[in-house]
Amino acid sequence: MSRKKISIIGGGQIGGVLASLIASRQLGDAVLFDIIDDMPQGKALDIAEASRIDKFDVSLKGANDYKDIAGSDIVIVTAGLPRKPGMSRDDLLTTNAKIMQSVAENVKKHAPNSIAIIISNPLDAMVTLFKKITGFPTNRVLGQAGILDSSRFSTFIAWELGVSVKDVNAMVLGGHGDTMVPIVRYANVNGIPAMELLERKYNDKAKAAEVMKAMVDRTKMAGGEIVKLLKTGSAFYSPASATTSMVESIVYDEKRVLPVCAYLNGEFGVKGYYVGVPAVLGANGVEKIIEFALDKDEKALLDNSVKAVTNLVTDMERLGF
Ligand code: A3D
Repeated sequence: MSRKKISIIGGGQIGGVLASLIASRQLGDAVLFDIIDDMPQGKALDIAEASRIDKFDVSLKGANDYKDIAGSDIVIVTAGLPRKPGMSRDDLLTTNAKIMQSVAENVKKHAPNSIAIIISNPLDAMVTLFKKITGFPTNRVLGQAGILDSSRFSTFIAWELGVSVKDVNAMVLGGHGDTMVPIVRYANVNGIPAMELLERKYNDKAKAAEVMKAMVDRTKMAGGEIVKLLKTGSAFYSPASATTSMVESIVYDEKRVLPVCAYLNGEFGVKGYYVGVPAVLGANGVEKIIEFALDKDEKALLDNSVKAVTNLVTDMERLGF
């Protein structure tokens, strides 16, 4: 199997960590592109010089010219401003839509057969815009958000229950904003419902529900919690890890079921929008959306989140994108 070519557009905080993870896991040859002169070259060289130590053997290249992404199998877009304290993801809309416009035009021109994973915020709108400009089929345009949001939820559950996070499964659906929907009913520890474990821990149903609600709320605001601490930007290690797991599933055709921002064509009652749902990721990108029954409350929360996504997309269209 020849090595895949993976290009990362935006060599900032997330882009740099992503390049390092992709190289150290030998997922493919990586190109790190940025508009800042020399910076991506510097990061690529720095990562390459760790190859003897971490024992990886792939090529790394920094680039300021889109010609260098030609022939990419996978393109990951992290280009765009991150949040500062007090900002919502949606506050980034105008600035990042302009950036996404130029990125999408260039990816369409130089890497027309690639599978594109978008990370830039506001995520759901940026994926929509990228798809609109490139005209790529929907299986080849997706966004990263749900894996990170689900990992945050799982982490809080593991800490609360004092168990290994490796055994916690929890899923977050919907848009990548404050309306996202952590699905409590299916959160579990090796198959055992997390709610049951909480009720046993506190021997009090009301207290268990209160603790779960606090974890759900923390998950929804987890990005902002980090922005507040970092002060100059947003989370970057965990978004890079989340994206790496998507790349891995595509490169190795693993067909993992991962929550991703995918185009819906009637699934979950949504048509024509990008929303976070579980999907099978394989060599062809999004190979299948995994639909399952939501109860009345979950459905109402998802509908509310979808509404936030459709409002955001409408705002973007009003701005002329
Ligand atoms: P940052 O470290 O600022 O990196 C962004 C990079 O994009 C910078 O190096 C810029 O030079 C570069 N850039 C700007 N304009 C262009 C352009 N036209 N073409 C190519 N590159 C350009 O930010 P970051 O890496 O921390 O975050 C990147 C994006 O990801 C932001 O929009 C964040 O809001 C978003 N983000 C998403 C998640 C999700 O889970 C979806 C999580 C965290 C951050």
